[in-house]
Amino acid sequence: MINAINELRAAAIKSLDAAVDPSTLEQWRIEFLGSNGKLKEAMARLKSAPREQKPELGRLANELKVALETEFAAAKSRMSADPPAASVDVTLPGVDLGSGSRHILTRTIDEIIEAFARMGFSVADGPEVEDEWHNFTALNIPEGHTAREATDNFYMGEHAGIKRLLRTQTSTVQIRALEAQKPPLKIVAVGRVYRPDTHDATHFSMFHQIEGLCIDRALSMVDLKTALIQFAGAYFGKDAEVRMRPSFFPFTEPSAEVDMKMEVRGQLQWVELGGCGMVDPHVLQAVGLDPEEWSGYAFGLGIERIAMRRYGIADIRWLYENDARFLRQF
Ligand code: FA5
Repeated sequence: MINAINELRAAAIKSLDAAVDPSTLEQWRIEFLGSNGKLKEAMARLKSAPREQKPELGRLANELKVALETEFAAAKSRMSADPPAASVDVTLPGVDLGSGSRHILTRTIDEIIEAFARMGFSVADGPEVEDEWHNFTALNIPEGHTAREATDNFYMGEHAGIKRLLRTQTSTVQIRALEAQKPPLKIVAVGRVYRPDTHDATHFSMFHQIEGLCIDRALSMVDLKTALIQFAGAYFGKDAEVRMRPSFFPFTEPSAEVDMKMEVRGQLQWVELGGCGMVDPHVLQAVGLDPEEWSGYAFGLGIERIAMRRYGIADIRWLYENDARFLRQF
């Protein structure tokens, strides 16, 4: 009889190990713990056991009952805590995580630089936090000039007695380049500039400019206009036209606004791109060059305006909102 109980325990445990899902577990419960199950059957048989063995057999049978009920509860909770892994259909297409792309402004900058590089310009750069010498004084903007007013600039406080500010134009790189290299030179510089302008469809307080500077002997407005026409042809197509309108900048004389004729949503239009002119003799003197010997031309164009016109972007703010629905179009 004792053997029979031990055998039942071994068979029940073995069979429970094989129960891997809720339905086989339930079958196990019915087989061993059910009202007509094997445990009940064994207990019924105890009645016919010799009287003196009954207490011991009864204890063993009860122990077995408790053990099997405990094992059953443990197996059941294991199964509900650990649901079967969802089956994977390896033939289904994968989830498209989407790949990024270069921002439309970055692309525009790279294309513009490439066009100027092919024209023989090398690339220079300068810091975004500038001192007054590079942003104003050396560019012939003397102390007291309205362009230096606190309301037109982002001043950053003083460092070693020198007032610093976020540069308002890439023309600062003209000075940096002339301090670093001897002429003749022919450079372009692209970078961020900052102005406390009110944001609207065509103005932002941080934007990009491309500056061009060429210093050589006997340069004239013809060379300046030729360079701009060449760039317009390379960037906008060979039919592109360039127009100059008289203007004023402290660091060029004479000065002009540059317009380019380009296709804007299917229509040819004149678009203002920036300023230009012949480098003012005061600027050459500020960097120690003799204006009798050296001459130069310079230009500064707004990159956002170029990109907006070229790609039909109606609002400059869209370039900085990082809305994927906008960015994905380019
Ligand atoms: C200048 O910044 C001169 N440094 C350009 C220059 C360089 C003249 C070399 C002569 C020789 P201006 O302030 O006009 O010029 O700005 C040039 C261009 O920057 C503008 O034509 C426009 O395209 C762009 N721009 C100006 N302000 C903003 C703004 N708030 N948001 C976006 N683009 C702007």
